[in-house]
Amino acid sequence: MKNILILGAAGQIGSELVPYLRKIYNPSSVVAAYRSTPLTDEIMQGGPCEKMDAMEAEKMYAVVKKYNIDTIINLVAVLSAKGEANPPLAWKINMDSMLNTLEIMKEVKGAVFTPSSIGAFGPTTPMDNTPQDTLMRPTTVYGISKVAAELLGDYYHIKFGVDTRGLRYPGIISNVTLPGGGTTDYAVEIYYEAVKNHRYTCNLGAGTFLDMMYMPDALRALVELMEADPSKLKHRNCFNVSAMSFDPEMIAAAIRVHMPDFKMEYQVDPVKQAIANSWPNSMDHSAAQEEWGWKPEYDLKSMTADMLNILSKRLLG
Ligand code: AKB
Repeated sequence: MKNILILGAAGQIGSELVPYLRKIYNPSSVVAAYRSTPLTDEIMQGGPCEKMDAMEAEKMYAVVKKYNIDTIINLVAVLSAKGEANPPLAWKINMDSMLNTLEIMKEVKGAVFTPSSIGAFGPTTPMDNTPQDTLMRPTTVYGISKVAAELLGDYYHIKFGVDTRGLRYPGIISNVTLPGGGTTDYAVEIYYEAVKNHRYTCNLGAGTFLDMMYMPDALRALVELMEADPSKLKHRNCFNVSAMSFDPEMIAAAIRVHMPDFKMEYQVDPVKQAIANSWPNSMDHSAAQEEWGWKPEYDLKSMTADMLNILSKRLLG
């Protein structure tokens, strides 16, 4: 990666990925694109930014030409729970941004990173130690768009030589920008509420196991995959990656180690619960280990200590 365009730079991943990449690469070669949500001051002041809509191919092409972009990281997505409220809109945003990105990078012979997700799996997928290559019949419009994006990525690579790569991210836990509209959002919100109120009302039930990952691992995984030797990659667009698997009781217990009075109640959201029930409990990520050396650094214990420390300083002063 040399000249990088990040679509969706104001979102949960984008707001941390842009500064991360600007530390590794030339800051003036990392372009942050956003549509309506404003970027942080750090991003606005740290390098080039463009206000644009990933649905508008001509504008995107002009930005790619302006900065001589060789890599697009497409983070534009309507997430799983929000997508169920308006499936046609979710499909349009998720697929148009992907197709525009692929078409443009076909023209300039560049590279594309697109996150896939545990949401690409469905209720007929093996739930434990979910294999890299397995049955995928998701039951959300988000998941269907992720499977389609994985396949489109493979297609543009085979047919047109676009250097497409991607990860099936689990729920990502972070402390800069809150996620929005996802099923795994509870695992972020719980830390904010713990710090502010010492209690949390969880919208997924006890015993709901899902894969998760702390943001520093998610960012490093992206760069490691994009810099990996292409001759070693057999999968390219859809590596299972995980760092931990837990249910709400386990994250609450990890918080109680630091905050013994932390209380958790449940008020299950039936839409989110049905989605979570259709996703794996834990994925096998051995293909990522073998093909480009994936290894997570954070587990539930170390992530919890870091999250509580950072949020306490920020929210309580
Ligand atoms: C969601 O919950 O929709 C996302 C995801 C796991 O892809 N965080």
